[in-house]
Order: sequence, then C-alpha cells, then structure tokens
Amino acid sequence: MTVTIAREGSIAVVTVDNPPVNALSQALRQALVEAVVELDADATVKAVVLICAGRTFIAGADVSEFGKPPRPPHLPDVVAAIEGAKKPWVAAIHGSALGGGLEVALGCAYRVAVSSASLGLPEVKLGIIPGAGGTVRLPRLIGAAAAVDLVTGGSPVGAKRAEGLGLVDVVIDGDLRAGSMAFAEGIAEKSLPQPISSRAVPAAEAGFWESAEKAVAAKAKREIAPLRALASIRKACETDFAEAMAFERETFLALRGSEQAAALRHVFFAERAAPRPPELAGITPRDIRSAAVIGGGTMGAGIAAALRDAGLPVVLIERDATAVERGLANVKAIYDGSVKRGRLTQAVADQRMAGVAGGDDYGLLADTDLVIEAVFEDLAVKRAVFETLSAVCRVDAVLATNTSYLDPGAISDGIAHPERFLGLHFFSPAHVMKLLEIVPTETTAPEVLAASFALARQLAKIPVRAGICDGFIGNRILKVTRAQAERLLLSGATPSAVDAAMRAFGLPMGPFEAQDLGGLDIAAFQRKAARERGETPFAPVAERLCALQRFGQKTGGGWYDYQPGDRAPKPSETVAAIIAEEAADRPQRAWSEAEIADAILLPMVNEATRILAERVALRAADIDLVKIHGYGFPRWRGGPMHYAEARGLADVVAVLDRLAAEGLAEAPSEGLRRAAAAGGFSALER
Ligand code: 3H9
Repeated sequence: MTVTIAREGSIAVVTVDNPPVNALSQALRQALVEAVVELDADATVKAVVLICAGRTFIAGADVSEFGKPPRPPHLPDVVAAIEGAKKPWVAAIHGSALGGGLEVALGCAYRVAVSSASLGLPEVKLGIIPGAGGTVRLPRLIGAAAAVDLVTGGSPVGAKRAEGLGLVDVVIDGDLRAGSMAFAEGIAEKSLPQPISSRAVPAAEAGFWESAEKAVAAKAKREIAPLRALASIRKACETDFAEAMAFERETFLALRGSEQAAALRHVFFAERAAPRPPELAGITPRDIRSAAVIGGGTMGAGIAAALRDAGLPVVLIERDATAVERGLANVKAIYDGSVKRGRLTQAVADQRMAGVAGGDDYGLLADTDLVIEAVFEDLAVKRAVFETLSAVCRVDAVLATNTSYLDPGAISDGIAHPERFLGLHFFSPAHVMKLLEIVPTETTAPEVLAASFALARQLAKIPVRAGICDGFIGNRILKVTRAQAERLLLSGATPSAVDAAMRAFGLPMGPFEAQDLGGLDIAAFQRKAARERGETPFAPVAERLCALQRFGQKTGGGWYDYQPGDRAPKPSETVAAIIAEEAADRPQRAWSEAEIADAILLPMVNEATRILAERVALRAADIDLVKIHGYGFPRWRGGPMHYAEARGLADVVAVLDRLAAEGLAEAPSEGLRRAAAAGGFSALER
C-alpha cells in the first residue's frame, strides 16, 4: 500500500495505490489521516485532489478485516479528518467509489468523476449498513428519498445519474487527473463549502417513512440489513449529526458480527474466488471469439442469448430449415421479453439478434472457437452430434456438451482430439441463471478448462468445476432434496407443510411447488434411466402422480391441483389419497417447520459432503455457490455448507443420526463425521 503526495503549484495530489481495489485497510486509513495533517500544515497548498491508482477509486472498507476487531484510526474519524481539513479536498473518481470509498468522498468538499465511474453504498449486500457516515451524510446531500433508494437497495449509480442527484459535482470528460486538477484550481481560492455534516437535515413528506418501510421490508424478505439501513437514514433525518453517527456506528458494528453478515461475506469471497481457481493459475486459456450452439430448444436458445449478451457472434445449428426457424424464433422470444420488461432497448435487441446466424449445415462451424451442444438428453443423439463436430471443427476448437445427467466421458468417447471436449452445464433459463457447472473429462486439456472459466467471466456467470457423477453437484443434491421431501410425506407431513417450511427457511419455493412449476416428467425420465442402470430411486408418490399424467402446472395438476389460468397451488385430494396409501404401514408423526427443514437440508449437506470427499467438488464454498446460483438457496444463509458449519457440524451429525435411527435419512457419511471432528469442511479440501 502506498499513499503518495505530489505538489503541482498550489494543488496537492494525494494518490492512493492499494491494489487490487484500493480497499481501506488500516494502513491506508492511517496514511490518509497523516496526509490531512501534513497538507493542513503546508501553507503552499490551496486544494487537494484525492485520486487512486489502478482500476478503481477506493472500493470500500477492506472486507477481509471484518472478522477481526476494528483497529484505529476508524473510518468515521478518517472521513471527519478529511471533512475538517483546512483545504478543500476533491475526490477524483474512476472505477467504483463504493461503501467506505464513497464515504471518504462524502468527507471531501467536492466530488468529480469520469463518466464511466459508478458510486454506491453496497453494504446491505454484505449484511451490514454503511459505518462511516454514509447513512448520515447522504440524505443531507441528496435528500432522504434518493438516499433510501441508494442505501437500502445497495446498487450503485453511474456518474451521470450521480451528477443529477447532486452526489457528483462535475463529470469530467477526458483525463481525470488533468480534469480534477483544473477543477481544484477553480475552487482553490473560494471559501470552503459548508461541510455536509453541518448541513440541514431534509424533511420527509408525511407518511414517507412508513411507506418506505413497507417497500424495503417487502424487498428484503428475511435480510435484516436493509431495514436497519432505513432506520439509520431516518435517524439521520430526525436527530443531530453526532447522535445519528453514533446510531449508525452502533448498528454497523452489531450487524458486522451477525450471522447474516458472515454468510454474505462468505458468498462475496466465494464468488470472487470462483472465476480464478488456484489449480489453473498460470495456464493460458484458449481464445474464444466466436461460438455456436447445437439445438435451438429452450436451453439452446437461452445459451445462444447468453453468448450474444457477452458479445460473441453465434451460429445456431438445427436439424433442418424448419427447426432452424423455430430455434431462431426461440432466441427472438427471449429478446422480445427483455424489451417488454424494459431491460433492453429495441435497437440493442435487434443488434443482438442480428448476431445470431441459423443453419442446418455443420460446415458453418469450420472456424468456430466454441461449440456447445444442447440437444435432447439421449446418449446416442449426443454422440452422433460430437462425431460430426469432431470431423468439421478445428482441432483447437472447444467442444462442450450441456448435458445435465449423462456422462460427458461417454458422450465424447471416440472423438478426435478429446482434449478439446468438456461439459458446460447451464441452468434454465440459461441467459438468466448465474451458475455454470464446468465438467472436465479425464482427457480435457487445462487450457480448455481455463477457457471455460474465462468464458464464464465473460458471460458474467459463476463458474464451478464439477466432477463426473450422476447429476454433477447441483442435481445430485437435488435428488436428495426430493427424496427427503417424499420421505416426509410418508411420515406425516403434507406437501403444503413441507413447502411452507422450506419457504420459511428462506427458499423462494418449496420442493413440491418447484416440481409443479418445472414439470414432474423430467425427473421421471431420469429415474427411468437410473432404473435401467440398476439403481432404485426413491419417489413412490411422484411415480404414481406421473402414471396419472399429473406432471404439474402444465397438466393442471401435480403435487397440487390448479384451476385453469391460476398458478396458485391448491391441496389435492387425489394426492392426499395416494400419500395415505403409500404411507399405510409407516409410522406417522407431527412435524414442526424447523424439523421439516432439518430433515431436508441436513441430508443435502450429507450428500454434499460426499461430493466434496469424492472430489466431485473441490471446495465446500463451490457447493454453496451451486445451490445459491442454481437453486435459489438463500444467499444470506451462505449456502448449505456455510449454514452447516455456522450451525455446528457436531449438531448436524447428531440430528442426522437421530433421523437415520428413525429410517428418515441416511446416516452421516464418514466424511461428514471427519469434518465434524476437525471442526470444518476444510479437512476434506485436500
Ligand atoms: C464498507 O465499505 C463498509 C463501510 O461503510 C464501513 C466501514 C467502517 N475488500 O470483484 P473483483 C478483492 S463494505 C477486500 O474480481 P472487479 C476481491 O476479493 C465494502 N477485498 O474485481 C478480489 O480479490 P482476489 C463495500 C476486496 O474489477 C479483487 O479485489 N464495498 C474488496 O471485477 C478483485 O475483485 C464493496 O462491497 C473489498 N471491499 O470489480 C465493494 N473488493 O484478486 C466490493 C474487492 O484476491 N467490490 N476485493 O480474488 C466490488 O464490487 C468489486 O470488487 C469492484 C471491482 C467493482 C470494486
């Protein structure tokens, strides 16, 4: 970390250089306070420009320090020192001024920014609230309503919008350093503006806080930080500066130590680590500048849209001209939807669509860098596709299958140059869902694997490496979720009770509602394949529902009944009767919500631990990312593995032992017992 001070005439330039993102470590905080003292004492200096080296302005407090006791100088004091400086400080912003970075900028007398910069207070996304005056100074600068939006939502705004809000004084065109120096010279002789801390608090309209509270609560669901942030802004608008600062700091410190903040921090670092697995360090990825998708169904069209959104030209291959047309129409429907929802302008949608070429001739792929197959889940069909691809594509093209259950090794068996092949498992809808399971085979070359991680970054997806097994990481755990949900039905719980318990835990939907939405036929198809492999999947009730053609919402009934045109699930007498028959000779018991959640989640953790012990997943945090980004596991719970560790693995083992004794779950695996004895899953991450 370095903070350097240069003097150019009467302007001092303080440059912060603390890679990678100029986070406010203790050393940086100290250096900033020292810079204020030094420049206050220098009579030749009339104004100060605070600028950052590297890719961004100060991106916030150093999140890695959050688990430790705070060390002085504390950030509120640093901001107060800058605000109290005798010379005007000008924050010169490029990249992102986030969290503590924006709070430092709010301590400055002025803020200027390049147009590509963004500014925000994302603390709620980390389960905390701003802790250095963000909730107190911001409403004084831009008003209560705008402050509430910015702080409780946590999303940054661009420089232009920030200028409109009064958060940025000037947007600089061209070179930031030169532009901010010129700005500083312009204000150097003026008297200091009134510090934000001593400006009047804005008055809110009658009923403002009540309606804000309703809106924030509805959006935050079970996350605690957004409402606490709102309370802190309200305090700032209703009391004096010092009292509001004390309230903010107290709330910040309390939340910093909360379970939700620990979980969200865990996810924050897991997400940032995901695109750069250490085992691929130093490997140069193959270049991917063009792509093709085989199959224009829902999945293929979604993948094509995802690739286009990342700027790659795409060729969509289908069997014949009619299928090509249908495939292109599927992609177009995605873009039409984006325009309708206001996510894209018509012009951008047209431009994206124009970059998708359709065809039924594999010869179009002779020079394509990446081909992703998304045809029907049938081994013979997929093998035939790759036989053709291996003949027509360049030997260094990356060839990928989007299979979700088949063995990628079997799909690629016999192709020429198998080192270019791997599995890329997208989740539906592929242009929306963040997760990408990357599944190398035994022969996949490291630079092909690296190319897939680079691709994920380009697609703004979260990549997780998965080993080959039935369902890879996510769907293998999903099978356990569903089996446990059925076990509960046979021992006294109802579909509604199970779904309600999982929603209460924080999932957006329970397992039965989710199956009704997605369709029961897909899982039935997979169970059939499993039985053909000699396995005995457990789904006695689901099998009977499928035999009655109750495939879910699309057939007007599944685990629930549905009235035509109404997606609201109604408990079904047919289903209740089937459950009663299947449960006839099993012991029945009452289930509380917490017990239901345990009976589903802890067996999922048990399976996930096997996945880790077998090296199908390399890190416990990867499994958390899979469940959060592919299956709606609540982010603020940190994922199933973090949840289990935070709860205590010894307790997880004890509950599983009890469930196993009642025949309601499998016993804890040897790996889980080992992790519990060692105090964490890192014991299994060799
Ligand atoms: C806060 O400020 C609280 C205050 O109100 C109160 C204080 C009292 N700390 O994302 P990238 C690392 S809360 C530590 O890939 P990009 C990251 O782990 C904070 N490390 O880069 C990664 O490390 P590695 C509010 C951080 O260019 C590397 O930087 N601020 C932090 O795609 C590159 O990250 C935020 O929440 C941090 N704050 O995106 C900002 N931030 O190379 C969070 C990043 O070892 N950060 N790292 O894997 C971001 O949104 C993005 O990192 C940013 C750059 C947009 C800045």
